[in-house]
Amino acid sequence: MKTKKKKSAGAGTEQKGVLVAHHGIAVDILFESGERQMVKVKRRAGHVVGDNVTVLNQRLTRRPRRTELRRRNSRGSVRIVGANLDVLGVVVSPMPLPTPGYIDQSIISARQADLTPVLIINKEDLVEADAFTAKMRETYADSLDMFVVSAKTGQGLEALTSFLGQGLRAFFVGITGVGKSSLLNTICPALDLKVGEIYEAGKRGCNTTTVSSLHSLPGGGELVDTPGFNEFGLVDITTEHLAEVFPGFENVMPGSCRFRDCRHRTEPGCTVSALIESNDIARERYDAYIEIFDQIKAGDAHFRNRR
Ligand SMILES: Nc1nc2c(ncn2[C@@H]2O[C@H](COP(=O)(O)OP(=O)(O)OP(=O)(O)O)[C@@H](O)[C@H]2O)c(=O)[nH]1
Ligand SMILES: [Mg+2]
Repeated sequence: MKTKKKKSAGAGTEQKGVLVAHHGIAVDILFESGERQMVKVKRRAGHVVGDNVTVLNQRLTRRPRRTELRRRNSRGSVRIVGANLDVLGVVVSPMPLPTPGYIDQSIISARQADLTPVLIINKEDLVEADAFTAKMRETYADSLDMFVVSAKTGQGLEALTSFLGQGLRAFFVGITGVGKSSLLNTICPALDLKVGEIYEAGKRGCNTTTVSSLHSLPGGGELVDTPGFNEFGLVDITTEHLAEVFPGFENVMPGSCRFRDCRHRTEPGCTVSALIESNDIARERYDAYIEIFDQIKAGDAHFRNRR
């Protein structure tokens, strides 16, 4: 978005704004007036893109967050990835393919944080796209809204932009190379974000995008572009809560099993078992649930003390 850069907010005047990019020791603030300013911050101050702030004499104060999206990285540390978001756009492509568990864990994390997850299948122009999209539909069509798009041809983007145009703030996640920045560039041609080299199978590239940044969309709504991360580790989820947010288990009414604390494993009178029998839950979805369930159980003790 093209806005005037301002050297410093008027001395003694408190201004409200939103954090639109984080550069480590400085953050870029977009004020309600439309002006922008870089403000120095401590590296570990914990501010993230989407934070509402006030700035007075170059001092930044963070205002309370409405929502907070968190993930655990591969070293087990918890990272807040964005604040005050409405939608999590999980971007996937037929090349590179999502890493195992990535989609499920992103959806679970979004639901835990009260964000609406949507699945964005990019690169529909590739020959591999039909089979991939069919698989995605089979697995997720009953769980969340899906947009099949191509940043290259612009195909399908109108549906996505009119969805976001309701005034939603969305955050794009997806492994590196799926086309998050390319999508933003096609939606907002003025942005000209850096995009990666043509993806070649088997060659895991480095991140092209290195800083998360928030952009207003021409048709309304806002979108955060992020550096790709290959894992979306769950944070603070219990085995009790998993079934309530797991994609594919939307038909399981909470409290409908015979035992109130049913974990949907081998308990008698389990609604999930009955829904598998009647083909209302796919066996493949159940296996994915068990895998995450076991990871949470195994990880509980390990991660609890490492926040
Ligand atoms: N064929 C095709 N290629 C695409 C499409 N969208 C993106 N690409 C290509 O995919 C590669 C990666 O695109 P980026 O937009 O940099 O991907 P990213 O998800 O932002 O990657 P990181 O910033 O590293 O996380 C580039 O070579 C793009 O030209 C698409 O719809 N179709
Ligand atoms: Mg990028």
